[in-house]
Formats: sequence, C-alpha cells, structure tokens
Amino acid sequence: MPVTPPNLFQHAMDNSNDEFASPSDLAILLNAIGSSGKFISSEINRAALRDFFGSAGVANVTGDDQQKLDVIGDNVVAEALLTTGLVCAMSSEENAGMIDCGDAAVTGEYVVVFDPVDGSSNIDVAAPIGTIFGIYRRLSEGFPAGQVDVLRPGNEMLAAGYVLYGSSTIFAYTSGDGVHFFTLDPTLGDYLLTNENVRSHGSSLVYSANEGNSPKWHDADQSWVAHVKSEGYTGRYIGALVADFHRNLMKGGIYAYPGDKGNPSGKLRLLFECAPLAFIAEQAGGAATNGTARIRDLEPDQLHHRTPMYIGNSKEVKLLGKFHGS
Ligand code: AHM
Ligand code: MG
Repeated sequence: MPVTPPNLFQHAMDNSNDEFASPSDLAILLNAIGSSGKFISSEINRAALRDFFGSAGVANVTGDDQQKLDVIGDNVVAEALLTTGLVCAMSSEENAGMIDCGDAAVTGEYVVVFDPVDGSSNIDVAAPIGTIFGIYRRLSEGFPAGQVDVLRPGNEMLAAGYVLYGSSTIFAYTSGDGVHFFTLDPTLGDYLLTNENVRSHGSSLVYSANEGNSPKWHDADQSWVAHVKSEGYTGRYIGALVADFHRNLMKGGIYAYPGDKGNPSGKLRLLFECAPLAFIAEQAGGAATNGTARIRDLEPDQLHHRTPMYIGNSKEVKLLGKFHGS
C-alpha cells in the first residue's frame, strides 16, 4: 500500500520553532490560510457560473480596479485568520488601513500581511492567480496592535508562503527551514506534501517581465534586457506574480518588475507581495533585490509601500545587479 504523504497541518506541526508562542500556532495559521485557499480555488473554478467575473465597481487603495473575487478573497482570508484568535493585526492589498481584529488585537500573538487574489486581471480568462502571505510575531504588548507591528522588514517574518491556483492548487510555505509544496487533493479536501525542501532551479536562461513597459524603463533595465536577449534567453510572462515566480522556481529564471520613469517604485507591494516571496526565494537558494538592496532588508514606510523587484535564480539576480551597479 502506498504511504499517504503528510498533510499541511501535520507537516507544519513538525516545522514550528522557538519563535512561535506555541508549537501548534504555525499549523493553525497555515491551516486557516489553506482553508481560505480551498474556498477561493472552488470559487475561481465556478466563477463564470456564479457571475464572479469582472469588476466590483471600485478601485482599491492603490488605484487598481477591484475584481469581485478580490473582495470575496479578502473577506475569506481575513475571516479564516480571525477565527484562529491568534492574529492581532492584519493588513492586505485590498484595504487602505489595517483590518479590525476585534479582541484578538490585544491578545493575539501574530501579524499577517496578505494579497488575497494576486494577478486578478487573470480571473476573467481562467488563467493562473494566487494568494500571498507573510506572518510576523507581534512587537507591541498589552494594548491593541497597530502599524508598528506591521511596518517591518521581511527579514523579521516567521513564515511566508503562497497558494497558486493553476492547473492544480499548490500551497507553498517556509518557516525558515526550507520551502515545502503541498498539492490540494480536491477529493480529499486536503493539501498533501508533494515537494519537500524545494531548491531553486539552476540557471535556465528565462526572464519574466512586462517588456511592453520597457520604453519607460531606466537605462540599467533596458541594458539588462538587451543583454539577456542577446544571450538567447526565452521570455515567459503569465502576468500573475505567483505563477511566474512558481514557474521560475521550478524551471529556472528571473522575474523582474522594475521601476520606470513614470513609476519609480514600480508596481508591486513590498509587504503583501515582495517580502513574502523573497523569503521563499531565499529559503530555496534563490535571491530577491530591488536592484541594489535585498528585498527582505527594505523597511516599509507605509502599508502599501511599492518597490521594484527582481527575484529568482541567484545567479540571474546577481547578473541583473551588475547592470544596477551592485
Ligand atoms: P495585482 O495584485 O493588482 O493583481 O497586481 C500585481 C500583479 C502581479 O501578479 C503581476 O506580476 C503584475 O501585477 C502584472 O502587472 P502588469 O499587468 O503591469 O504586467
Ligand atoms: Mg497583488
């Protein structure tokens, strides 16, 4: 009889460490995010049937047109985390300010940042999207947690991960001891371990960037892309960070979203997108920079702080850095 692989909860129970208040907390938090991922996965699969395509009719705080599933996903992830009673502060890409954590704002031990539905322009065309999250231990004590608990560099994160809604649903996490992948078995309704201690694929001459923006890019990025093209690199761009990142992690390559002359800080959000994926990248042996500095060392100055990001195979990120003088 084949042995059933461990599920997400069991695996996380074995991957806690001293930085957590209780050994079961990591498993409880990941399980909550995993449960919301199952719900989002199911809603995405039936989105056309349930009239969940299209815009919710409002723009989020950074001006992006909110999709109906952005709003649904945001509520689902927040509610799942609230039910744990462990979370004192939450902030997401879809909310201008912090999310109300009720009584747990005083008693909860953890802070969670998340992008519930990343790459949401892909929803209407049934292309991959994802959820991204990062978990910190709280800093403040004895009163409701506040922005001081959230505005922190990624190097203070205890755990991070993503859920990829692709041809299968994958849950990836790190708690600082490697990167682990689980695949959702829809019949069992459980995430089962499929790859443990994932290593970033070696160099494979692939770049992922929205090259349509390249006329606005700074000289360093234009020179870099001209170089990789002259070296015969292949372009792959899905337009959903989780999917592009996951693809490059497994098959090799670099994802780039540079700043440009109109948007010097680029598009991606440090807290909700960049810092969590940078933690995963590094734990898999890869790297993530803004061109000159490590993404995980950047201090957010506001919840929706944006940064250029280059992430993936460490050799490729290093090569990119040379064009930025680092
Ligand atoms: P979103 O969180 O509003 O979906 O924006 C982030 C997404 C990333 O997933 C993706 O890599 C990028 O935006 C694509 O942007 P563009 O359409 O400018 O290429
Ligand atoms: Mg996003």
